[in-house]
Amino acid sequence: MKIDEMIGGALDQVVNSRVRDAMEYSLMAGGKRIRPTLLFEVLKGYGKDEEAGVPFARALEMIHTYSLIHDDLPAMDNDDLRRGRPTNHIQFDEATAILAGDGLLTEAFHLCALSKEDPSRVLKAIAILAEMAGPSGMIYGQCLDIGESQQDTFEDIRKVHLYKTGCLLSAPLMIGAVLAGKDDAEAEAWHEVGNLIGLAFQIQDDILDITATAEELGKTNSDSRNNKVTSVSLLGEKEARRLMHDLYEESCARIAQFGGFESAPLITMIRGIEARSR
Ligand code: GRG
Repeated sequence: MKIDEMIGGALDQVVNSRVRDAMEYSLMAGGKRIRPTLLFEVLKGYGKDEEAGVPFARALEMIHTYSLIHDDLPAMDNDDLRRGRPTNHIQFDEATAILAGDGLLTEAFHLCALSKEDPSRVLKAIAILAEMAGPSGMIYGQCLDIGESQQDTFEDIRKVHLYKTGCLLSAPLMIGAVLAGKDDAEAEAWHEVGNLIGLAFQIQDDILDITATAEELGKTNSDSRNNKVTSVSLLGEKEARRLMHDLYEESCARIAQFGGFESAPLITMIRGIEARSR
């Protein structure tokens, strides 16, 4: 499946407006599409057609994109570059960017509710998506990050990363298992895999923030610019790299243990994420 074409279809039913244009502007700006790809790899690993995951794959990328649009707003990180383009509020305006984020979030759940898959599986998958993206998941992580709690130790920022980054990386793994008919215990085991990948991914982001340029990243290196406490500032680059590698390795080891699951393609994908340069 051509993933960008598939994501592009997400807005087909949305009426034309400036807000729709703003939604499309950020959604189609060329992210790495990691979350939808994770969902498809889990479905395929269980022998299920990736078509079954299309509404959720779109929804994951839409929710991820909304979180980036809102995170870039002046009230949050106040960034002007994202995915190699001016951020949404710079290209449009602040009010439109807020509505574009709201529109992506709402339309994501609309698409999931229209899924033709088994209704009990769909309902469970929607509940997981809402929990992982919502105020006990990613939004909780953002809440901690904008200063609700003190962040002095690695344990403090580990918690932020688990919620802010880990939850939306766990969601596709858990949703893939649920759409493939797996039980709650198996979905929870995938949640733990997502936590490992999420922590590794965020440590890698912290490393890239100091080792890559804004042009290479397609976004502003705002953490180092804002003198934020990160895994690199707390652990040092060498230790951060070691921990990142161990976490990715542990996630692959856990994935290899799922029964009835063809793990090699997903493990290859995770090794590709570890090798990313942006
Ligand atoms: C505003 C509700 C709300 C949440 C914001 C996702 C987020 C929470 C903030 C964005 C900033 C950030 C560093 C988030 C951590 C997750 C992360 C590393 C996002 C970037 O994901 P990639 O690398 O981005 O998959 P692309 O652009 O490739 O899709």
